Formats: sequence, structure tokens, C-alpha cells
Amino acid sequence: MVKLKEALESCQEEYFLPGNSCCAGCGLEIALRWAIKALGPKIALVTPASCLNVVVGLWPKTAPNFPFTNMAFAAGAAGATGMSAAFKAKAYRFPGKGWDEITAITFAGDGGTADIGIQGLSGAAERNSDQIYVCYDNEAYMNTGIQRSSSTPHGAWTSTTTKGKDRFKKNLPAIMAAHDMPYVATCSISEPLDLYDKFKKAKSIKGCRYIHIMAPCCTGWGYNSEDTIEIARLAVKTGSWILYEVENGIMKLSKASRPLLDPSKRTPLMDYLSKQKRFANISEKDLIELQEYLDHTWKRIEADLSCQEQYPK
Ligand SMILES: Cc1ncc(C[n+]2csc(CCOP(=O)(O)OP(=O)(O)O)c2C)c(N)n1
Ligand SMILES: [Mg+2]
Repeated sequence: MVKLKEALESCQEEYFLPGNSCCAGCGLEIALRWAIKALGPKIALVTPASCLNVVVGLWPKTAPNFPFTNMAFAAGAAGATGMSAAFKAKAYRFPGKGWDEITAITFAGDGGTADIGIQGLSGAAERNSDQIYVCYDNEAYMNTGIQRSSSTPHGAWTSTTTKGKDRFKKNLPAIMAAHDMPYVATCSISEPLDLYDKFKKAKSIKGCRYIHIMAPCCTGWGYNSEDTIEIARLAVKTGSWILYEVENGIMKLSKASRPLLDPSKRTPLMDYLSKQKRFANISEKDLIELQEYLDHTWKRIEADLSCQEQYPK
């Protein structure tokens, strides 16, 4: 993994500027800032309707100092597919002008990815469209008033699940990995160097790449804005958010999550939940179900890893 000093030295440049209209302690802002530090300025960003869409789009507080396009809610992956094709056509027509160095990247919320954008995303993945698709996951439709998404966890309060969500979080990275795409990774803003490395790697690969970042939202989850990183860290330490990569079908747990294959190494789930108002009224039944779901998810990962060993590609 890259060292902090090295990462900071190689990315002094800021591409996502301060003074924007993010809430204080916004997880999305940290995710995008580090991702673009790794990718560098030769990118074209596509942002479907979301908090990010508002942050990048409101003059005079436009935050990015690189090209970006606001896109319809469902059309993130389709927009980046078109952009990537246009860059290739330009590179063919005007060789040596650097058009082939530009990466098309979508940065979309969990609603824009797991719900309304999944059709275009699945199509792009199946065609192996040359782009990086990023989902920043704040586990609800935050921009429009904290409505539940398919990425909201079981038992969580949202303005449309006032008694706690009955369904479980959709496992979108697993769905994307099932497309057999060149690169799938999960990240957390509490592990910036891991995130940095994964974006660097994604940049070096051609084809459709998918990165899913856990990006807590103090407004929607109900915690103090200065605790964003701690909350993200607890998501990882409790095993609620698992960090891994799937490269050409081969899964590898990342450093922070690897020890958690041993259940005794996981921080108790309550340490994470009790810090967030969205779980303040979680029922005992939901709590038990959430814990069982988490244990089951880890058992499945363990089984997948051992299957990989038994039947190498
Ligand atoms: C077709 C369509 N339906 C609904 C909306 C309204 N809308 C804008 S942003 C948004 C929520 C986006 O949620 P998510 O993708 O999770 O991003 P977040 O706001 O959480 O950052 C919704 C419902 C829209 N712009 N277009
Ligand atoms: Mg969201």
C-alpha cells in the first residue's frame, strides 16, 4: 500500500475545492477529493442527480476544477459510455493530442446506482464500456430528504421507513462482480490510502471498472459532523462494510477487513449502531436479524474465498 507521505507528496494539488455547499462533515466530499487526487485532472466527471450534483452545480460555489457534466438521475453509466466513446473518436481523428488520456468517470449516489441507475450500469458493465463507475454510498436518498434506497441497511430509520427498514441492504458490489468485469473494489473514507491505491489501480486498467465507497452522511444518519471518519471506521471494524477487490473474477480481502474473517476480531455491532440516531429505535428483532445477516455475509465471503482456492480460474 502507498505510504501516507508518498500519497500526500504526489497529490498536493486540490481538484475539489473548499467553500462548496457540502454539509460540514460530508462523507461524499472526502470520497471525491481522495479519488480525484489518485486519478489526476485528466478526467471527465459525470454526476447524476444527487447531493454531488448539487455541490458541483451551484454557481458561484462550483467545487471541481476539472470538467464535469450533470446527468439525468438514471443515466450516469450511459452518459460516461457516450463520453468515453467521444474521446476515442477524437483520439482517432486527432492523434497525439491527448484525447486518449482522458478517463470518463461517473460518481453517483446509492439511489442513482443501486436503484434507478442499475439498468444503464449493468449494460455498461456487460459491454465492458471503458469507464470508471463510482457509487458513493450514504445509504439513502439524502438530497431529497432521506428517503430509503435499496442500499439502506435493515432496521435503519429514513423518512420513508419510520419504523426501520424491513428489507436488507442490496449487495451491489457483488452484483457488479457477477458481471465478470475487469475490476470491482469497495472502499471507505476511513481508509484513504486504501482508497487511493484502488483508484490508482483502476486507472491503470482498461474496460468497465466499478468502485463502491462507504460515505457516511451526518445529516441523514444523525451523528455529529466531526464524527464522520469515526463512523466510517466503525462500519469497517464491525464488519458491516467489507473492504475487498475483485480483479478479473479473483476476490481479495483488503488489509483492514482481512483479520475480520475471525468473528472475535470484529468490534461489536452496537458500537457502530449506537452512535447513529437512525438506529435509535431499532427493535430487538431487527437488531438480531441485522447481526445474523452480518454473520451470514461473512460466512459467504469465507466460502467464496475457499471455493476460489479449490477451483482457481
Ligand atoms: C427521474 C428522477 N426522479 C427523481 C429525481 C429527484 N432526485 C434528485 S436527487 C435524488 C436522490 C438521489 O439519491 P442518491 O443517488 O442516493 O444520492 P444522494 O442524494 O444520497 O447523494 C432524487 C430522488 C430526479 N432528479 N430524477
Ligand atoms: Mg444516497
